[in-house]
Amino acid sequence: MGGGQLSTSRLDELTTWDAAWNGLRVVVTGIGLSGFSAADTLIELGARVVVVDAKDTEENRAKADTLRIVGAADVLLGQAHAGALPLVDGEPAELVVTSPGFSPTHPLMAAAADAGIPVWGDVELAWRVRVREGRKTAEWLTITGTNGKTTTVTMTESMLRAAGLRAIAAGNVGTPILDAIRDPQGYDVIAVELSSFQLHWSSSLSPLASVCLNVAEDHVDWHGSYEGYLADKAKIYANTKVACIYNADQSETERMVEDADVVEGCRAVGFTTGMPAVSMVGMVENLLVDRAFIEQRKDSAAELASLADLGEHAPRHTVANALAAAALVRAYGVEPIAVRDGLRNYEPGDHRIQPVARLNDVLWVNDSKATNPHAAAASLASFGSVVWIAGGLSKGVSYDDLIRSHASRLRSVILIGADSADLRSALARHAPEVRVIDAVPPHTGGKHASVPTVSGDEVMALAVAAAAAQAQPGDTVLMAPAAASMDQFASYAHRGGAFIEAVRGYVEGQAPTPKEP
Ligand code: UMA
Repeated sequence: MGGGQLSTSRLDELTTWDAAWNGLRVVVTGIGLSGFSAADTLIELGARVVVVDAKDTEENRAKADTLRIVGAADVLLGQAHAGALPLVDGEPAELVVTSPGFSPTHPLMAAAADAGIPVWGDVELAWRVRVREGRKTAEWLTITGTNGKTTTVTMTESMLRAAGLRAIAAGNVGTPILDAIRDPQGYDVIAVELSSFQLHWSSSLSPLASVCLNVAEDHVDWHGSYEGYLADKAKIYANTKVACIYNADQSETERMVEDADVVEGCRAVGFTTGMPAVSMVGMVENLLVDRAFIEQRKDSAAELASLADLGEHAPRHTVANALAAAALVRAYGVEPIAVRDGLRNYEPGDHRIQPVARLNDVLWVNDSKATNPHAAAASLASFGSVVWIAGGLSKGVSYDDLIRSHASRLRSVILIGADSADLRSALARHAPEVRVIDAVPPHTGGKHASVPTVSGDEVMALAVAAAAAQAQPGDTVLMAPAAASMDQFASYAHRGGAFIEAVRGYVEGQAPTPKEP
């Protein structure tokens, strides 16, 4: 019998920080942000922990040293350890705690499944240790969706803080949820951004309120299919206590709520950028209003904020995100005035439709956060004539709809990405007249020619130079890649930073007038 069956009942008891974690044999997969915080937490709890990561880099070795010092049983770095689950103190693990990047088909996850060893994500672990004697227990407001998660989670945080609450945005947004949970002062509320990966590896979360903002094709390779992706997104609503918030303008999310198994008494609340029906938040002229969390909702609405509170020219998707955030905090009991103040105080993060420079009537915009076609579509729709810098890791999604809908606004496309063949072929099919230029010109030295190694920063400098040569007065050069960044950059933030640097270099030092195409 594998370690799993024996340990299942023991794991069932592990629902607070003060439970019997001592001596539990755990393998933690990944030593990135979430893996490190999971391993560190488990060691603090007294578990016996072996950490595995396929990358034997200097950074990972430094993290491994830290974990060994605090008491990890072992840390195994390198590809050689990516195939089989290690023993812990000479015995099979009772639990695997995984980083979100590990897909269910990864050999280590498959090995755990074969051996009957339960797999939790770091978010599941965080949920189970959030109750701790002598500390306050935070309520969770959980947020998922294909796009807009980070904006919504940070707007939610801002509204909660405006209400005088101790609150933080954590999870996929960047602060590992276990770091928030272990904060010595504790939080009243945590706004938790959850990716489909994190939802896949979670099972017992019971948030106060939850929202799936929207769904569109993304991460198909990780989940195996779009249906698999949707099923994991739908888990956001499971066991919600007060309000399941759905996008009234996208029926898929409403269906997820209908199918969800929730806590008795939990309500379904819609958000819409149109007029709200009863049990919705929405817009009446230029006001964001609440017809869900007020007594008189049948025949009246409460004003939450005005469009002006969102800053100048807020695009429709930003208004939708603000309404979703408002619904989450209203479910917690935050007053309307704090919704307004939270929006007024809110500072949008970088890399999301971020204007970088304007020169010779050409606007340069960084939307490195557009890591899938749905996000890139929202971005393209915001501009007229566009020189589009795009490409990267496509994650198995289709580009056909995106190109079909936006071909008319493309002056030319500058391709980045190690292999942007999917995007290139969609452009050939649906925008054959649009000029497509490789940022890094393909090597022409015969089939045995060595491919030069070009850094992400160099790729972006070449892309910006190519875009400058294409752009005409009145155009926007938009870097909204519709793909993930990790083939050429460390992260979307690195990709955005490289773009900003390259644009600044061009603006400061180079030709004052864009050249003719
Ligand atoms: N690793 C392997 N084998 C694998 C996959 C990963 O060994 O098959 C190792 C890597 O070598 C690396 C570590 O695992 O050392 C990285 O783990 P990870 O990819 O799970 O990433 P973390 O550093 O733990 O960061 C994760 C989220 N990343 C992913 O889900 C890919 C971060 O979201 C999140 O901020 C962080 O946890 C804290 O919660 C980033 C992201 O790109 C922003 N998210 C995706 C998105 O938003 O689309 C889902």
